[in-house]
Amino acid sequence: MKLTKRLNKVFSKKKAPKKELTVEQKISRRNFISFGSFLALGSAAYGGWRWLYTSPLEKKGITAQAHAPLRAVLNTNEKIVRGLYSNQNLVKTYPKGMAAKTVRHNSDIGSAGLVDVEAWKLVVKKSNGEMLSIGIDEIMKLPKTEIIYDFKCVEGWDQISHWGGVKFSDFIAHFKLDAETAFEYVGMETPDKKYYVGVDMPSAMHPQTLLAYEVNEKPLPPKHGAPLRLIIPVKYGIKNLKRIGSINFSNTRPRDYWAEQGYDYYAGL
Ligand SMILES: Nc1nc2c(c(=O)[nH]1)N[C@H]1C(S)=C(S)[C@@H](COP(=O)(O)O)O[C@H]1N2
Ligand SMILES: [Mo]
Repeated sequence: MKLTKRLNKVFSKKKAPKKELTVEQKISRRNFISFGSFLALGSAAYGGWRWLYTSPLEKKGITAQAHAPLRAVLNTNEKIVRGLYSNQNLVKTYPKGMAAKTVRHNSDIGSAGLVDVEAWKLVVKKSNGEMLSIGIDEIMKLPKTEIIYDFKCVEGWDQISHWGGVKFSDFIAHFKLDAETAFEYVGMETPDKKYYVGVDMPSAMHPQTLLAYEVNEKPLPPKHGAPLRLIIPVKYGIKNLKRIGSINFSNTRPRDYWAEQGYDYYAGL
């Protein structure tokens, strides 16, 4: 054969047309591929689960127990939450016009009924055993701070509300309680001790935490905790104790009404 002829033959050689797959073949091929990925993903997941399951149990505190990798995630979450509300991070605030004119009212355990504001005293238990007994006038003489923020209740409602009072950190400085801030927790109770909360020190000392005596620029009515309540924007409503009777400091968790009912002790937002 002549070269040209041979080349011609090579180049003109038609490929046999690729046989079209039938619809059924296409489906089964796709199924095969997805079944393959299912197997691959499935075994990776199983491997991951085995890894978790066989990892050692880690303890944190007395209650929380989780496999190490999960505990690591929980610890990271707590660090992120704590980090978010560390002293440089502020809860979002709103203009006055956005504050609710009618402020929602919730439960009144330990703060029901009227209170004799003149007779009322805030009792501060110092670590050296000393007790301070402070009247509302003394507290109202301290620099006033106001905050308008979204108050959130664990029951699922929230409302932008406007509070005024003294920053907890200003109160600490004024009454020379700096040494007490070395403790891990602040405990607060109503005068009758029926409602009580424990708060970690960083949240108590957060610049937006107030001992509040006003709502919408007027003295707190009894239903909102007259004469003094805690406003702690980094926490859910449950920690915002109304009608504070006493404050104490400790390195062990102070008793906490809702934590005793199974709610998260930290109750951070
Ligand atoms: N003394 C006392 N403080 C309390 C409570 C309570 O029952 N008693 N309830 C808490 C809860 S669950 C919420 S949501 C807020 C509600 O505050 P408010 O009634 O001013 O809206 O108060 C908190 N502080
Ligand atoms: Mo609440």
